[in-house]
Amino acid sequence: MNQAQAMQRALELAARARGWVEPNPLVGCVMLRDGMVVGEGYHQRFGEAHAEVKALEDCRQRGVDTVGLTAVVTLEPCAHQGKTPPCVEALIAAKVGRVVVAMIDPDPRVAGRGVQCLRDAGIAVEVGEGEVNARELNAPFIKRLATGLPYVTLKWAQTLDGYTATSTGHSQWISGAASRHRVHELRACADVIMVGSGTFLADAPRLTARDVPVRRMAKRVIVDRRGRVPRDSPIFSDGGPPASILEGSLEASLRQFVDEGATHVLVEGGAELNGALLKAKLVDRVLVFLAPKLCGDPAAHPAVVTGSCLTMDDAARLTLQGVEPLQGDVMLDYRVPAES
Ligand code: AOF
Ligand code: ZN
Repeated sequence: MNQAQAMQRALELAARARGWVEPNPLVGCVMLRDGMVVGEGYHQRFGEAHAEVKALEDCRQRGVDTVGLTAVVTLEPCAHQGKTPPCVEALIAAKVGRVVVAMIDPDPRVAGRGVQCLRDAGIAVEVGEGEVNARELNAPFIKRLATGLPYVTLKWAQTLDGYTATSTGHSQWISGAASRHRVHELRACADVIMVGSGTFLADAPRLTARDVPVRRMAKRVIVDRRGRVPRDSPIFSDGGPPASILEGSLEASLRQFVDEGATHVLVEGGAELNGALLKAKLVDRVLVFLAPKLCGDPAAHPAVVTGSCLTMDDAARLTLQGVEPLQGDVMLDYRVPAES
């Protein structure tokens, strides 16, 4: 296995912990000797061992001498004493020969010092292998540190002709069971699940992750700036995770969520909330569950309302990142480009 393949493997390992380490980054590490993997590890749970320490442990368990190994890591090894000791110390003590890092850690406690410590100890360090993928993997962590805002995902299910509910507001169900299970997985990774008042009143969603493993239940937020949601709705006393109403500024509230430790905000409609967040450039990712159905009624409800769009030049553009078939449905995974 070459260095690039090892980094790919380290990224895959790191991604397994999505939902379990935030607000920390996802980090994976692969130990190589002569192109062979001799140890692997990843940061599995918030507060627990970092990826490099896990990979070194794995080497020792396999009876592998760590002297002279190449450590391939998705993020610069930390140089600070956090909840666990600095990874650079573990790598130096293990006498690894070379460290390959995908990207510098934007955490101000690290920010290049990890690489410097390793170099000062005589270890060769290469930065940039697989950097594009590593940045995509940790886009929420990077965004939070750079802007103080959470990573915002809009999610909706629509018919092939673009509708999310019929003219009467009926929407259960557009997508199939596999798609709905996928939504519960997404909810399980979210810190905050947000919905607009119209969708809340029409669907009475419980906004909880069900039938999936969950580290912590996301808090539930209903955006209701027109005071339409009854303050005694069952969601406020159903014994589930905290539920609250948001009446003020969307951006200020998103910042507040970050201050409270949030990384991921999942928005489950409707069209007006989607439009408001898109217009305010607060959205990072859009997930569309496309069902093989045609509604055909122009009075049905669209997925997004932003205002007039007279020519296609006025249409907001997204970038396709991935496509996931879900039985008869398809999940389309888009990113919102920074300049759009
Ligand atoms: C690494 N390897 O596997 C991870 C790193 O909360 P703590 O004490 O675990 O520290 C979290 C910070 O450490 C986080 O902000 C990031 O800078 C770094 N995460 N570093 O070398 C890892 N998870
Ligand atoms: Zn570390």
